[in-house]
Amino acid sequence: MNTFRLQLRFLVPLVLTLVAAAYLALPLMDRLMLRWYARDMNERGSLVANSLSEPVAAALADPDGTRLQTLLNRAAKDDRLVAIGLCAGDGRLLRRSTGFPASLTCRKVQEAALRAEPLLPIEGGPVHVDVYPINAESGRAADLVLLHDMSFIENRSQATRQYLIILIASLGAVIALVTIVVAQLSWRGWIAGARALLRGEGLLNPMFPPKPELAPIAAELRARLRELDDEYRRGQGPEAEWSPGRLRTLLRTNLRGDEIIVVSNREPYIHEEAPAGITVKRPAGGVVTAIEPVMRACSGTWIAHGSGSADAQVVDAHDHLLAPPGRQEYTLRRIWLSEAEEQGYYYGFANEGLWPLCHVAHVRPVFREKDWDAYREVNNRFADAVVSEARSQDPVVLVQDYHFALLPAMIRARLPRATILTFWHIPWPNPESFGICPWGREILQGMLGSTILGFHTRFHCKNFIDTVDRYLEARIEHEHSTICYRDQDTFIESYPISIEWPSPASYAAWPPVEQCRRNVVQRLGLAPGAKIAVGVDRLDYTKGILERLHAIEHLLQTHGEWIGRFVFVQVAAPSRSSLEEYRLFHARIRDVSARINQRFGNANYQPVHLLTESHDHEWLNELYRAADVCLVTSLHDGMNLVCKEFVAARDDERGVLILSRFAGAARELTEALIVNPYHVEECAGALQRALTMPEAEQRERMASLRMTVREFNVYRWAGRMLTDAGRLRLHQRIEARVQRHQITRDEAPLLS
Ligand code: GDG
Repeated sequence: MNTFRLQLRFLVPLVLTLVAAAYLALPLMDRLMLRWYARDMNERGSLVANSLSEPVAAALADPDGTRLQTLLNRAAKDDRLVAIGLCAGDGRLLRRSTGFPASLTCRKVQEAALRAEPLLPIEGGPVHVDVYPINAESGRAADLVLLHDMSFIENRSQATRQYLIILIASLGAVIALVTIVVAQLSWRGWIAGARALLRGEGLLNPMFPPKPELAPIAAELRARLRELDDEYRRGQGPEAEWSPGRLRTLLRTNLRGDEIIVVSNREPYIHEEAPAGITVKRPAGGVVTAIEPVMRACSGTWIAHGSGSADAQVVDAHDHLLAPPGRQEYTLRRIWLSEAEEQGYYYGFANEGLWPLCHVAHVRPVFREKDWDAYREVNNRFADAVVSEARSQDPVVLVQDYHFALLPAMIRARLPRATILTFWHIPWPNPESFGICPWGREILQGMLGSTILGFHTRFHCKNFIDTVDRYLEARIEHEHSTICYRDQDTFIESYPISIEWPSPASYAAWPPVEQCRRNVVQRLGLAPGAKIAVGVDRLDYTKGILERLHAIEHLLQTHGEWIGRFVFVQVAAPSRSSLEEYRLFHARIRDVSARINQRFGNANYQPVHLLTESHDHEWLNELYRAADVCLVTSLHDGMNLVCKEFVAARDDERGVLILSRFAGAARELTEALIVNPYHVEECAGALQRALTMPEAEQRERMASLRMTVREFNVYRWAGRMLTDAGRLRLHQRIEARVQRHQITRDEAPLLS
C-alpha cells in the first residue's frame, strides 16, 4: 500500500506534465501545419496558374465565352480546388467556375489575397485565396482567382492531432511503467538496505557497509542508538553498576550469607617448582579469568585439581590454602589426580570427547570407555570433596564447565537440599551432534541434577532443551525455561559471562599507551612505526589462529603497501599439549607463520611473531594497549574473554576489535568489526579496514564497546545467577514449609 502511494507521488506529476505538454503542443502544431499547407497550396496554385495561363489567355480572345467557361470548370475539378474565377483589371468578375460563390466579388478576393493568411469565409467553410496574373501579348489580361479547399487541412490536422494524442498517451504510459519498475526496484533495494541497517549490517558489520545513499541514515541511526542506549543506561541509574560490593550485599540479602563452593577443573593459582624456589602462576584460560574475581568478592571455597609441581607443598593437612597469594580472600581446596585419572578424565573424555563434540571446529570427538570410567570416577571424587567442604546441608555450589557434567546429580544425591548452579562455558551442540556421545543420556541426567543450568547464549540453552527433549523423558516448560526430570526442576537460562572491569586504581597504575607501545616494540624487536595487530589465545584449534594467519597472508599479498609496515603478534599459550591433535595444530601454526615470514619478511622484518609460551596478565595488558588491532577469529567459542580484555585495556578509546561472529561475545560487542573467520577475503578486508580506520570512528566504536563491557561485567554475571538462585531457594524453602505444614495437618487427626 505504501509503495503504491509512493508511486502515485511520482505518477501524478508525470501525468499532469504530459497533459500540459499536450495542451501547449496542439495549437502550436495546428499553426505550424497550416503554414506548411499554405506553402504547399501556393506552390500548387502556381502550377495550376502556369498551366492555365496560356489556354486562358487564348480563350479570353475568343468572343464566345464557352471555351473559357469549359476550361475553368474542368480545371476546378481538381480535388484541392473549390472554384476558379477570372477578374478583369477593373475589378469585374469575368468568369467563374461552378462552385464559385455568386456573392464573392473580385475586390473581396483581392483584399483577402493581400493578407498574411489569405482566407475567405464562404459557405461550406473557409477557402484559401490565390490570385495570379494572366498575361496576354498586349499585357495583363486578367487575374486568375483560385479558391483552394481547406477542409483537407482540417481533416489532416485532426488525424495528426489524434496521432499526437495517442503518441503522448503511449509515451506517458511507457514512462509511467518504467517509473513504476524503477521505483519498485529502488524501493525494494532501499527497503532491503534499510532492513539490513536495522539488522545491524552496514551499521555494524564491516563487510556490508551501508549503500552510499543510506550512509547518512546509518550515521544518524547509529547516533540515535547510542543516545537511546545512553538514556537507557542513565535510566537504570546506579542500579546498573555491578561491583564486588554489590555482589557481597546480594549474598548477604538474597542468600542470607550462605556459603559458596566453586568447583572447576583448573585452579586459579598454580605453584611450580623452579630453580629459585616455588613460583606462583596464573593459568591461561577463560574460566579462571571469570571466576577468580567472583570468588574474591564472595569468599567461600574453590575446589580444583592441584596440577602444579609444587602444589602439594603449600597446602595444609586438609589440602587447603588461602588465595590469592598474600591476600587470602577465599579458600582453595586442591584435589590430587593420578596421571591415569588426569589422562582419562581430563585429556581423554573432556578434551578429546566433549570439547570437540560441543564445538563446530571440524575435529572429530573420540570417546573411549576407559576415559568415561575415569571421568565418572573423578566426578565422584569431586562430589565427595563438595560434601566434605560443605558446612551446611544446603550449600550453594557453582559447578564449572564440561569437566563436571555428572557432578550436579552426584551432589544432589549426597546433598538433596543444595542449590547447584552449573555453568557450561562452551557451546552446546544440536541434538544430532550430541547423539554422537555414547553416554549422552548419562551426561544429560548428570546435568539435570542442577538447580540452575547456565549457558552463554539463548541459542545454547535452546540446543540443550532440544537435546533433552530428544533423548530423555522429561517435562519441558518452555514458558518458564524449566526442565522437570525425575521430580527435580532445572531452570535453564543464558548468563553471558564477562571479565572484571579494571578499578580506577588499576587504570592509574598502567603505563600510558605510548609507553606500552615502545615497550612492546623494543621487547619483541618489531619494525618501529609499524601497525600492530595482536591475537591472544590458548593454543587451541577452535580459536581460529590458522584462519587469522591466512587472512594476514592475503592482506600482505593484496596490499603490498603493508609489507614492512604491519606486524602481527600471536600469543598462543600452550594448552593440552600432550594431545596429538594439539601438537599437530601447533606444528601447523608454526609452519604457516614461518611461510608468511619467509614470503614477506627479510633479515630486519618479520610480519608474524608467534609466541608459544604463557605470559602474565600485566604483559598481556601491555600488549593489548600497544595494539592497533585485536583479532579474535574463533571458529566456535562459548563467549571469548580476550576481546573483552582488549576493550577494557583501551582507556584511550583507540584500537579496533575484529571479532568472529561464531563467538558468543559477538552478540554483545556489536560495534566490533564482525567477521566470518572461514572467509579469508572478508577477514583480510576487515583487517584492511581496521588498519585504515579513522581515529574518530575507532573512538566511537571503542567508547560503545567499553560501556557494554563495563556494565555487563562478571559481577553482573554472577549477580544474576545468584539472584535467580536466591529466588529459587526461597521458593523451595516455602514449598518445604508448606509441605511440612500439610503433613502435620493431615497427621493431626491420626495423632489425636
Ligand atoms: C572457555 C570458553 C569462554 C591467554 N593467554 C594467556 C592467558 N590467556 C587468557 C586470556 C583470557 C583467557 O586466557 C582465554 O579466554 P577465552 O574466553 O578465550 O577462554 P577459554 O579458555 O577457551 O574458555 C570461552 C570462557 O570459557 C569463559 O566462560 O569465554 O568461550 O571456551 O582471559 O587473557 N592468560 C595467562 N597467560 C597467557 O599466556 N595468564
